[in-house]
Amino acid sequence: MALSREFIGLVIKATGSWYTVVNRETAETIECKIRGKIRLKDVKTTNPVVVGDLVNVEVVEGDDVGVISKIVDRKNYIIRRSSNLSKEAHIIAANIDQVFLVVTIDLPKTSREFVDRFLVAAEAYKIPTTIVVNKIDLYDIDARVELELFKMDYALAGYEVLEVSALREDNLDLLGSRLSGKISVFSGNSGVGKSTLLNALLPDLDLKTGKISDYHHKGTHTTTFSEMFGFNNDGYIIDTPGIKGFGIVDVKKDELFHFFKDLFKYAEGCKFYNCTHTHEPGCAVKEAVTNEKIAFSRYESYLKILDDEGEKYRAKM
Ligand SMILES: Nc1nc2c(ncn2[C@@H]2O[C@H](COP(=O)(O)OP(=O)(O)OP(=O)(O)O)[C@@H](O)[C@H]2O)c(=O)[nH]1
Ligand SMILES: [Mg+2]
Ligand SMILES: [Zn+2]
Repeated sequence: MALSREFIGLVIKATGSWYTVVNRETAETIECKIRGKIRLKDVKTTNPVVVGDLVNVEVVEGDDVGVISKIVDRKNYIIRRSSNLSKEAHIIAANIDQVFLVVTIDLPKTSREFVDRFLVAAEAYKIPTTIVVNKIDLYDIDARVELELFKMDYALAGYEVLEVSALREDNLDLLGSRLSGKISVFSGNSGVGKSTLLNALLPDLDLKTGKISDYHHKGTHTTTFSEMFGFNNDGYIIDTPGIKGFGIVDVKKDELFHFFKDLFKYAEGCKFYNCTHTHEPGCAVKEAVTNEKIAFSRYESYLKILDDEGEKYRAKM
């Protein structure tokens, strides 16, 4: 069986068994399978090939499907474990320029700890992240107060927060203006409106979204695989399935604070070079928390992650 051709392509859709790969030189799209032996060097993941990967595709003469034979080394990725205790990791997307972490203050409420865990994973690869608070059309007075606190806390932490409504199309021009020329991934809990936002940003798109009738506004995992779409011929956006738990992968306990931008900024003032920012005297991080230079909820997330018995980096200390 003669190989008729071979090319490096971009994975734009990954279902777990089939992968859609585009050859960016010819704009040809081809469905591919993976050759059995592809293994990543370092990480054990449930998904060997992910959206955003550049892969080598081999096509046998006469076939209309390809075989992925190799993954080009990734520039970065967002990786998580589905729970703190699970051993296997899952990569959300690879080779990305920026992340939009979509959250909701209410209906459903995204937890601060989830946000902070996600931000740690993005910081580990220095992937710029913008927090998008969606569904602002639904917020009552309590939720609006909470939103103001949220914005203050994350401004202190060094993150931009965009308030949007996919439904009312509030601030979508602003969000859209950030997408040009970049590969962007939308991630977050199920039901926060990632697919609805993409549909609003790209009117030709018709992604499946959750039913309004969902009484408790809990996510129902409507999107089941990741997919990348062109944005105005000038960028790509990736819709991803909603995620619940966020177990951190490959961050050592004693380095965790490096990935909290706000804690890291103050840590150089600590008395002890190996300060863990928990019990030590002369800790500049704790002092900054007391003086409200670091949001208490960020520090609380740091302590919770440190304390997490299941976290892998504990064993590495
Ligand atoms: N009121 C209001 N509802 C919204 C908004 N954005 C999304 N929704 C609704 O929220 C529900 C969930 O939206 P989806 O876009 O399916 O959420 P998702 O984040 O893609 O969820 P998964 O695919 O499960 O991860 C749907 O009923 C949407 O209509 C918004 O800005 N305002
Ligand atoms: Mg979705
Ligand atoms: Zn300290």
